[in-house]
Amino acid sequence: MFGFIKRKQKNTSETATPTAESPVLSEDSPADLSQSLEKTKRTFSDGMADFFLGKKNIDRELLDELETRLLSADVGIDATTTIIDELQSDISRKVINDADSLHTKLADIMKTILQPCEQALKTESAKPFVILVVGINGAGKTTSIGKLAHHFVQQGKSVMLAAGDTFRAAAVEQLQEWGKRNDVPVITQGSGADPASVIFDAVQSASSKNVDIVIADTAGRLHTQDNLMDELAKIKRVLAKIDIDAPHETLIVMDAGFGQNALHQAQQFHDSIGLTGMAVTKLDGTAKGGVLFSIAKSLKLPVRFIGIGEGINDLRPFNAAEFVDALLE
Ligand SMILES: Nc1nc2c(ncn2[C@@H]2O[C@H](COP(=O)(O)OP(=O)(O)OP(=O)(O)O)[C@@H](O)[C@H]2O)c(=O)[nH]1
Ligand SMILES: [Mg+2]
Repeated sequence: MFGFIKRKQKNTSETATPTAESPVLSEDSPADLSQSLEKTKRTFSDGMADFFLGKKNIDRELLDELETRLLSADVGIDATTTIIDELQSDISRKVINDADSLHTKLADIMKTILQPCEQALKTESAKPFVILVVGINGAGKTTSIGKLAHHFVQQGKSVMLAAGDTFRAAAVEQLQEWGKRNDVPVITQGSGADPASVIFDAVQSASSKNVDIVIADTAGRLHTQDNLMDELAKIKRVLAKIDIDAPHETLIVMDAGFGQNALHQAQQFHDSIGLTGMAVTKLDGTAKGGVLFSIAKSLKLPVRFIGIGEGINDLRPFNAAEFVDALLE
């Protein structure tokens, strides 16, 4: 947020011209976190530097401006109030007296808010470890499953996918495509099949083949569609017959672009079927990346992964410090 004040002062012009040392990135190169968060960063920072440079002191007017920007980036009232109150208190005590100390303290507060959500997904507790992926239509479930499979394969784990979105034929094909890209098997019974039956079969098959991780896709649904929410509850019941602890992770995929609305949806999913983690996608396409702070304040669910692009490498384990540093860079 304030980092670009320094950039502005450095008087350097960085160009993206490819050279031998930094070749053009291939399609599958991981996206740069800081660049991916550009839209959210702009909400924070556009015009802030000029505002800042015109000031001799850190004053209430500056905090008000910061408050507005935090709210615009969907940081939410609770987290914004925490941030502003703590900064105000440090300013009053003269602990913060210039741009650098403000920047450092801001980063500290933001990291402290997000830290509880940083809980890596550990898959060693069961074999197969079953991940049930849920969420509203178009949130990025199937794509995230493809990226997740890649993530686990890279760690040397064996993965099987279950085509539990039997609602439309294209969904099965989309998952099969990701299966091919990752060279992992996809269990399907085609469209129209009972999702619980597909996922049950996949877990049994994974058990017999000693596969480490099963990732199950499901059709997008709204929390208001009771019959579809019941379907998820049924999947969980059926899986518990194989392993009382399965699914070991019920992961909601949430589109960051929905901001505060997505929070409400996730809460309803949680109340209805019980979630254990979240993957927050499309942070690269939105100015509402601050929603992670709202998640930390209200939902308090582990944010296992963040999605920052459409490529296979563009899902990464959530790291609070890395996220805040990229945001404030
Ligand atoms: N830019 C960007 N696009 C993403 C990201 N994650 C997913 N997408 C895109 O979002 C669109 C929808 O993704 P899907 O994976 O099909 O979403 P879904 O939740 O499975 O959708 P339904 O099965 O229809 O409910 C696709 O075009 C993806 O490429 C991300 O992190 N960044
Ligand atoms: Mg899908």
